[in-house]
Amino acid sequence: MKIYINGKFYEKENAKISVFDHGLLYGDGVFEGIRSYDRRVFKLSEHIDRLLESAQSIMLKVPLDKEQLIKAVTQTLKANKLDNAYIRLVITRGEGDLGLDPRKCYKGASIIIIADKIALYPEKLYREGLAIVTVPTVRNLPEALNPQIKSLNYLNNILAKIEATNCGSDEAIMLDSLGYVAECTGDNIFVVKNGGLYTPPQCMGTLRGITRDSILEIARKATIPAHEHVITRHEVYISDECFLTGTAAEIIPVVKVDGRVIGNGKPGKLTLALMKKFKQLTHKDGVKY
Ligand code: PXG
Repeated sequence: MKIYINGKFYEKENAKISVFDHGLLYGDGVFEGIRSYDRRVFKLSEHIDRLLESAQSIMLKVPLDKEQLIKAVTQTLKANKLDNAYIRLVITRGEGDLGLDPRKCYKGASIIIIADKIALYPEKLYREGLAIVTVPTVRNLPEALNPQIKSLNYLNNILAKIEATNCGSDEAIMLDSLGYVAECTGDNIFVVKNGGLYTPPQCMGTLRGITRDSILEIARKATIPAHEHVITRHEVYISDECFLTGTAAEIIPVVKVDGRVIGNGKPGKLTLALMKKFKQLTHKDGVKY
């Protein structure tokens, strides 16, 4: 495995950064999870745009521009001879001292790119669907740490994941501070009711997921009514179908929420159709390498 750090490639055992890096000391940095299919990087431009927006928001100066970042990603994929990959692009604040002042990180940001395989859930769960629960930890408030910033500080989501696994569940629904459904720990949520698709808007505690946007685009092209609308737990419980979207998980059906069986307890028809359409899209779109 060849790992990219600041323009050079290192073997896994030699791929190291300083213990004084503020990415480690404070979670001070940003990241993206990206996928490639058949030597094409899916929605790479969108991922880099979101990364640069996260960096802009936390005043992190990225030493490469968009074109250079795109090149660094495709170079890493080529160096690892991976046709299908999960790519983790991380930008840390860099090496500083033991105070949290980012101005002391004189050397500037570090760019790390890891390309590997990932299967988030076993194949069986894509066929049978997930059983998920709502957890007590609410999603970060946008006025505190906006969920649109994909920062290296993912404790909010990790706490929710721990709460879900503690009660034997595969995933967690996180609510926003008003009690509306926000998203899951690394995925967005959709419900289907009477043929229409609903997903929470990005304004409160919901990341504007790139897979989420792809599903909205696919639905609108197929004239399936698709709404970005606030959703309560009640609306999830009475939905006909439910599924999650994310780069790592792709599209995964949900068949049980907080003990309530969704629809007939099997992955829904529209969910399965969207999974198929999404797969087609991932194999035809993307930056070639
Ligand atoms: N919400 C959150 C909080 C996320 O972190 C998504 C939604 C989906 O967004 P995309 O753009 O990927 O459709 C994410 C995705 C994982 C993992 O292991 C996922 C993410 C980050 C880290 C790990 O599933 N981000």
